[in-house]
Amino acid sequence: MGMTHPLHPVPRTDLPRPRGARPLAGSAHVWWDAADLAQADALSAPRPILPALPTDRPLVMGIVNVTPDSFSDGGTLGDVADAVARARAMVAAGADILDIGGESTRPGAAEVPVKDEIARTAPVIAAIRAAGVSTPISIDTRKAAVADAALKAGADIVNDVSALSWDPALARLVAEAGVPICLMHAQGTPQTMQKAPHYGDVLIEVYDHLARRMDHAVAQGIAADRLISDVGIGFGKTLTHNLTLLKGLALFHSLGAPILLGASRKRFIGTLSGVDEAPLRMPGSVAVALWAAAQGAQILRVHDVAETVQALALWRAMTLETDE
Ligand code: 9MG
Repeated sequence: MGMTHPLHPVPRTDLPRPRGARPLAGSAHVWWDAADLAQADALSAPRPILPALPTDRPLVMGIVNVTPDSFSDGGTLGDVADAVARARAMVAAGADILDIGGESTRPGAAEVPVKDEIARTAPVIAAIRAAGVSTPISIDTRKAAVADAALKAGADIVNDVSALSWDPALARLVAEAGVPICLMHAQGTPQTMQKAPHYGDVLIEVYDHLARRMDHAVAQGIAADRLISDVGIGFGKTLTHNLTLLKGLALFHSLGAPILLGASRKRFIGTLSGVDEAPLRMPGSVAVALWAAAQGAQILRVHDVAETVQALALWRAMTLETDE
């Protein structure tokens, strides 16, 4: 996957647009100068994810963690009701996708046994569907059995932070289900990733890694147009690595897949803003979401849905070309 000579488009949102400006990956808001006409069509065409989801604006993916708190191991009736209420609030606030996860991927987090992860996630997905919510759902898991239970309960997308490197059975499941899958870059696992992340050129190494994982997915029978790419902010990256990836994010359009970005409340936002408590990192998270939108990213994975949706509504109004 990926273009033989990746083209790094310079994303632009300024108006008016010059004649010949092309939409970046179908966006109504972000355009680019098509310097290389051979690659221009591939870089400009929309990248549909699911028929229900628009392709001409950034989508907001709301994070619904169903990891246990200090009182419960997750999966109780109260936990399910609480997760459904959080999901419904996110949909009311404008979430396009709900990302349900039962295993923390924070640095140092321990692995969760498959049966516990299924017990935390599948009942929540089933309950969201039973409540009449039709918003597309992604299951955040590295494991085939968890993804299988989630898809049977009503999920539509798989979000795999290991990019199909954790569970060899996941690729076949996704291929047979024909669902989209997000392949995220990580150096190491959540247990090890922040020990001493190291790269020669982080932009090129992450790009090459994602291109290889996409080739692997296709070799396992997953259709190329079912793939979503993700640079994996915070997964085996220092502050400088994260910033380099954010500055160069538009390069990843050359992989030929929609870009998902998850930066919400992550440590680098606290480091740069001097704010320690994760929920107080909301304004910085919104700033990064707007930056990613201006790079043409298609999916923004966030905790603060209402705030991000409001910021994007203003950004869209100011970047949409109108006739007047
Ligand atoms: C589960 N999870 C936590 N952070 C993430 C990120 O940045 N991207 C994706 N795809 N999933 C994430």
